[in-house]
Amino acid sequence: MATLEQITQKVRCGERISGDEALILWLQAPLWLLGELATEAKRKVSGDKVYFNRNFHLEPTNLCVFNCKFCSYRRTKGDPEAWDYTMEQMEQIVRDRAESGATEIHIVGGVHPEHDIYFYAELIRCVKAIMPQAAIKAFTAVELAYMIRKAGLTTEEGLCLLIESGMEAIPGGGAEIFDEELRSKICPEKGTTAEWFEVHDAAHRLGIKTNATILYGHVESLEHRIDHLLRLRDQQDKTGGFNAFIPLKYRNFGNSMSEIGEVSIVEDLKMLAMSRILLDNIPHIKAYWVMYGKQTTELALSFGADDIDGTIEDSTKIYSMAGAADQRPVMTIEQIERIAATAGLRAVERDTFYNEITR
Ligand code: V47
Ligand code: SF4
Repeated sequence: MATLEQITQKVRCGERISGDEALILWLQAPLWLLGELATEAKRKVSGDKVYFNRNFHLEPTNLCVFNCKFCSYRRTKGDPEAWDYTMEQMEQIVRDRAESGATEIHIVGGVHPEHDIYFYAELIRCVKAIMPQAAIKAFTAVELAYMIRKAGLTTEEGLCLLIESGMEAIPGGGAEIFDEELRSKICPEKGTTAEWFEVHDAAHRLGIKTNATILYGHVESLEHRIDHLLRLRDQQDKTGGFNAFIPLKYRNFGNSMSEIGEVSIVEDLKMLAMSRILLDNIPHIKAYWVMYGKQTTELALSFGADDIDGTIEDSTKIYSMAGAADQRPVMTIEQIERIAATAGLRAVERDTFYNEITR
C-alpha cells in the first residue's frame, strides 16, 4: 500500500490518484498539507484568479412532489411559508433586476406537482425576452428528469426543447450522494443516481455545460464521498462537460435530520481540498459563499477553490431556510474583491462559461 509521502509526491507531479490513495490522504494528511497540494493544483488551472459572476436566482416554487430528509426549503400547499409564483410574478422579478448587470439567471426550485416542461420552456422564453444578455442556467437534473419523463419525451428530446427555448447551462443540484443505498435513505423518492448521470451525460453530448455537487456532512462516510467524486471523474473523462464542482455542506436547521448537527470548518476545508485533488479533470471548484458564509469562503480560497459564485442579490432561500448566517444573501463587487485579496488572489468576473468579463 502506498504511503502518505508517495501519494503526496504523486499529487505534486500532477499524477492521478486512486480511491484507496485518496482515503489515505484524507485520513493522514495534516490540514496544511492538503491546503498546499490543493493550492498547487488550483494554481495550475487558474493561477492567482478567483472567479465570480453577477447573478441572481429565480426560485419558482418551494412546493415539491418529493420530501428529502435534509430539505429545509420544501413546504406543502397552504403553508404560510409556501410560494408558487405565476408566470407574471416571475416576469416581474426578472424585470426588477433587468438593470442589475447580471450575466446569469440561475433557475431552480421544488419539483412542482402540476407544472410541466411546456410551462418551464415558456418561463425560459419569457425570462430571456426580458434579459437577452443573461445566460440561463436552469433546473437540477432531478427537476429535468421529472418534467421530461412526465411529458413522455426522451432525455435528449426534453433537453432540446429547453435548449431551443433558451436554456444554456445546467446547475449541479440534485446529486446529493450517489451511493444508491445511502441515497435511498436520505432522499428515497428523489430521482436516482442513474437518472442524474443520464441528464448530465445527454446535456454534455448536446454541447451544454453543467455543474456537479455533493451534499456532504450528514450520515455519509469518507468512502461514500470518494465514490461520489470518482463517479464524477469517470463521467468527465467520457464527456468533459462539467464546468465546476460544488461541495454543498449539509446545513441542519429546520429539517428532519437536524439532530445530526453540522461538520466543522476543518472538515469543509478538507472536503474542498480533496475535491480539487481528486477531480483533476473538472476545471473549477466552487466555494458557494451563500452556504459557507463569508468567513469560511475566505479560508476556502487557500484550499483549492477558485470560484465563489456570484453577487446573488438576495434571491435565494435554500440556504437561509437551512440555517445559513446570511438571511438575505448579497455580495457587492467590493466585498468579493476584498475576500479574494485576503487570500492573496485576484477577483476576476466571469460569465457562465468562464469567459472573463472586463467592464
Ligand atoms: O440539490 C438542500 C442542497 C441543492 C440542503 O450549480 C442542501 O452553480 C445543504 O445545487 N443543507 C441545490 N444543502 C443548490 C445547488 C447549487 C447551489 C449553488 C450553485 C449551484 C451551481 C448549485 O441544495 C440541492 C441539495 O443538495 N440542499 N437542502 C441543506 N439542508
Ligand atoms: Fe424537493 Fe429539492 Fe427539497 Fe428534495 S431537496 S424535497 S427535491 S426541493
